[in-house]
Order: sequence, then structure tokens, then C-alpha cells
Amino acid sequence: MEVRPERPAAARGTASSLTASPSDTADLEAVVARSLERVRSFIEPRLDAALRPTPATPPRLAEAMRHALLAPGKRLRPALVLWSAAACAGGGDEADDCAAGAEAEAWAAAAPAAVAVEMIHAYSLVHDDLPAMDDDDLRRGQPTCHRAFDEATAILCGDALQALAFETLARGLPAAVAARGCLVLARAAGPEALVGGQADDLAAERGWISDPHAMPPHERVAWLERIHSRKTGALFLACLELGGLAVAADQRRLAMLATYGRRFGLAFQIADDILDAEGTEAAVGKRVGKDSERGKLTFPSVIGLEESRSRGVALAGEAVEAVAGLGEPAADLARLARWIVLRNH
Ligand code: GRG
Repeated sequence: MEVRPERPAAARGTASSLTASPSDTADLEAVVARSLERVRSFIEPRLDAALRPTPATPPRLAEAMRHALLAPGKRLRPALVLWSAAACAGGGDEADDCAAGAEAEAWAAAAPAAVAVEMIHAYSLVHDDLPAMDDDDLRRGQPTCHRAFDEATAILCGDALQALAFETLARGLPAAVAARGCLVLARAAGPEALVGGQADDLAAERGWISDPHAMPPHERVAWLERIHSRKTGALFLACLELGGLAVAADQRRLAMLATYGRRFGLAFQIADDILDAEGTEAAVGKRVGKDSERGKLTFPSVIGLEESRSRGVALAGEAVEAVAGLGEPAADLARLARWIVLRNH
């Protein structure tokens, strides 16, 4: 594994450094970009290997799965799994070569979980883009799965990726950890979380439940948080839990990771809403402005852009604070939280 890049002091994840100057922000952007690049170099060959064609898998289905999973995503979820495992693996005060060894072992232990969550994420994007849901043509800068193939193949591709995620966990982790890991991932992906959040979001959009626009503002914010903590946040939280489980983290560390995961998930969603309102299709790699076109509730539409921005930054600060007790091994997690609310893609 390559040597960890030197980190500029300004890029270290402390709560106070959230009030950063433009040059600090540029440093942070550069360091996070390098760290995510390391994650991609580690995880993408493993995603590819997980999809090696087998004689029993129909070729068109296999091709659609490769299209969906290997498309150029940021790989935030694998990063969260690997970095949370690394954050819990060492004592935090070892010599550099010792720390690098602990990190390499943590990443190896957590790799099957990192692959599995990316499969669930890719499946949810394929299904979310379907004509029956968001009906999108562009994802990760490429035609969506049903556009590149056809609708039936895209449905089957999502189904197959979801099943393969659990197979990957069950095969790749030691038995006791695998059982717990499957439970964590199943709950995050299931009717109470990812799928349930999506179902409630659709129900509101299509008028199957009472219109959240009619609620008073504080209830609209609570409603948005309930949707997003399930639709987007639950999978982020599962990443943190799975990373910790992969290295047998104790309850204290798991609790720190869980707090980080909740704050991070909401900060991510607020930033995603801001990007939908202000970002460009070229930078984001998907259609933007669609939430307001559909009159969907978003954080900027309920509390305004400025308040959304400051809420995102405050949540990122709380995420950084939550893992401060894990010390230097949690620096990548801290930086990611700070970056997530500043990004343009
Ligand atoms: C259809 C079962 C089902 C669930 C859909 C995840 C989801 C629930 C919907 C995705 C819709 C969406 C675009 C939500 C915004 C947040 C989100 C999950 C964005 C994509 O995540 P990134 O930014 O994307 O990490 P990349 O492509 O970089 O992985």
C-alpha cells in the first residue's frame, strides 16, 4: 500500500478549523481528493473482481451490473467503511510505519464490507433512476442503466447487485462478524430505512399521503430529516458500523462512529440539496434543479440557502467532534466531514 501523504496542518480535522480561509479550503480539497483517490485505487479492483463474469450469469445482466457498479462514483461509502475501520484499529500514538501497518490490516479486514455497501448504493441509484421513480437519463456522467440497457435489465441489475452485496459480506467476513454485518446492512437497506425513506418520499410527491408542504416550517424540517435519515443517512451510518465491526471495535468507539455517521449523513444531504439548487450538471454528473422543478421539499426550499449552508457546516463540526477521541487515525473521517459541505460535486 502506498505511503500516506503528508498532511498540511490546516487540513487536520479539528472543530475549530471549520472556520477556514480559502487557502485552508484549497488544502482540504487537495488532501481529501488524494485520500479518496487512495480509496478508489484500493476498492475499484475489488469491485471489478466481485463482478468477474461467471458462466451462469447472463452476459447482458453482467454487463449492466458492471455499468452500474464500475461507473465513476466518488466511493464515499467504501471510504467511510475503510476509514472507520482504520480509525479503530490502532491506539493512535504508534510510530508511522506501525500506524501504516495497522491501517493496511484494517482496510483488508473491512474490504468486503466496503464492496458490499457500494453494491447496495449502486443498486439504489439504478432503481432510483428508473422511469417509475425519478426517471433520470444521466448518472455519474453516464447514461443511466435503463437508458444504456433497458428497463427490465435495470430492474434485474439492481436486484442482482443487492443480493450480491449480502453474498459478499457473508463470504468475506469471519462468520460471527458476517452475521452481524448482514443484519446491519439489511436493516439499513430495508423497509425501515433506505426503501422506507424512498417509499415515503414518493408517497409525498405523488399525493398518497398528506402534503408536507402544508406543514408548519419546523414540522417540514423534521419531515425532511426523517426522510433523509432513512433514504440516505441509514446507509452512511451502516458504513461506520460495518467499519468498526470489521476490526472488532469496542462499544465506546462504535458509539463515536455512530454519532459521526448520523451527523455526516444529514450534512451530506443538506449539501446534496444545495448542489441540486446551485450546482452544474457537468460538475455533479447528474441532472440538477430537478427537486425544485418537481416542487419537492428540500432544505434550501424550507430554511433557505444560507441557513442550509450554516446547518451543514454545524453538522460537519459535530461529526468532527464525535470522532475527536479517536485521534489521528480518524483524521480522514474528520476531513471528509469538513469537505462534504464545501464540495461542488
Ligand atoms: C430506489 C430503493 C431505492 C432507493 C433510492 C439512494 C436513494 C434511495 C436515492 C438516491 C437519490 C439521490 C440521488 C439521493 C441523493 C443522495 C445520494 C444518495 C446521492 C448519490 O450519492 P453520491 O453523491 O454518488 O455518493 P456517487 O455517484 O458519487 O456514488
